[in-house]
Amino acid sequence: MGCIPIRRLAVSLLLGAVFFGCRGHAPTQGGCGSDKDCKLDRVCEAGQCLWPRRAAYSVGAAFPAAETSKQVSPAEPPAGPPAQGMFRFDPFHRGRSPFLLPKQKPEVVWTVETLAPVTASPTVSASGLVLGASHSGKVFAVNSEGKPAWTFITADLVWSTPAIAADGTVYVGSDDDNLYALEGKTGKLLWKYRVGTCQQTIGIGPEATRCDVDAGPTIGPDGTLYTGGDGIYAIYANGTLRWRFTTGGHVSSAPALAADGTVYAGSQDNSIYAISPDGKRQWEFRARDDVESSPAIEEDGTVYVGSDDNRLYALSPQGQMLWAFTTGDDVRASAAIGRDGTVVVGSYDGLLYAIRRDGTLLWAFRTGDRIQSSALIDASGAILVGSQDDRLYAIEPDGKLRWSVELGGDVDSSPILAANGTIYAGTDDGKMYALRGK
Ligand SMILES: [Ca+2]
Ligand SMILES: [Ca+2]
Ligand SMILES: [Ca+2]
Repeated sequence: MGCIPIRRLAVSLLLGAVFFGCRGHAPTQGGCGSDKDCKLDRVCEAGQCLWPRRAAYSVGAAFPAAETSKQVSPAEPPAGPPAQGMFRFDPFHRGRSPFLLPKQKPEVVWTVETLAPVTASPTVSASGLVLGASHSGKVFAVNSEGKPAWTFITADLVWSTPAIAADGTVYVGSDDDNLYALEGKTGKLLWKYRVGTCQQTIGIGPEATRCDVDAGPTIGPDGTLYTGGDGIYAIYANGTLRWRFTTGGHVSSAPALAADGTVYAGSQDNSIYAISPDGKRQWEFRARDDVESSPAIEEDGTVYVGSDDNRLYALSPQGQMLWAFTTGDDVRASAAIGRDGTVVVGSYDGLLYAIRRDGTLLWAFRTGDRIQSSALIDASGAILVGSQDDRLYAIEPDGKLRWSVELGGDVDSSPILAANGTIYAGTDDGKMYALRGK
């Protein structure tokens, strides 16, 4: 694949992401002369092994609407959610930022104190508001200088990353078992949807946590929200249920959405599920332990997902295992997928791994403690990731350290990067940090 297919490109533009262009995807990796050179059911297209394309997304206006965005001039931002408005930045969860990380070690320019761990990842709205959430139950918006805009309090811990829709509405889940829709400018409650029918909604214990809304949510191109609880949920933007998919365990991580509308999600029942746009099971892949990592989907449809069985799996869109890469401990972070196809993921063994498309190790970078944070890949291929050694690391594309900054606690949230190079990250010391550097 020399270039991203135009349909995908249109989708990228619709989502407000940058033009990824024709860089990356070296023809040597997965290169082919004919279909026979490709593993499994893949076909050879322009020298690259690709999964056969399935029918375009057929529910609602969704992806077909993206075709119209081809007429939008690149100078005018297309209507769509902000570029980093949800966990892993878009429904594919590739973790790619269109911006550049600072070359030099950044300084902390402000913090927001929430008095409880911040494991939710920050997001940035189209108007520049920075959103965060914490185990205090608080969801908050501050401006780019850290001045409070609004606060909304839920009844229990918030792990969920606030997601921002094209119209500015903010969606966030809580351990009080509700998915909330808040007005983006004011934080005013628009609606809430209770996920599941758990007898006990707050506190600790199996019944209290089974219906927690920790996952994402992920916003589809048609505005549908995908989240988890005691199963996998698709909820319309007006707060009514589109479908619910039953799993054998709690779903704690954000579902990912492929270009054809397939929903991928992991569960604490050890499985990864592929679900069609109408909520029907396509397939189920069994790992050997809980799946708490949120799936990431490459341009060719390959799904990368980690498990507490210490492995990162590469699965085909048909649910076949392409490879499994074994680390020394749980893989709870979500994989980031570089523009050249390199997969970057951290493990509880403290290492950040860069893995080639074929499942072989490119390099590993050692941090001082477990990695829960999902890595960001900047426009040049440099990587940003947090560790439970309380540091935030910037790593060069070749695996060498660029800089690291010590913060006040475990950095389990997934840091994000604003257009001006400001980094936002949450930590277990109760703070959200803004860092700036040159
Ligand atoms: Ca709960
Ligand atoms: Ca394990
Ligand atoms: Ca620590």
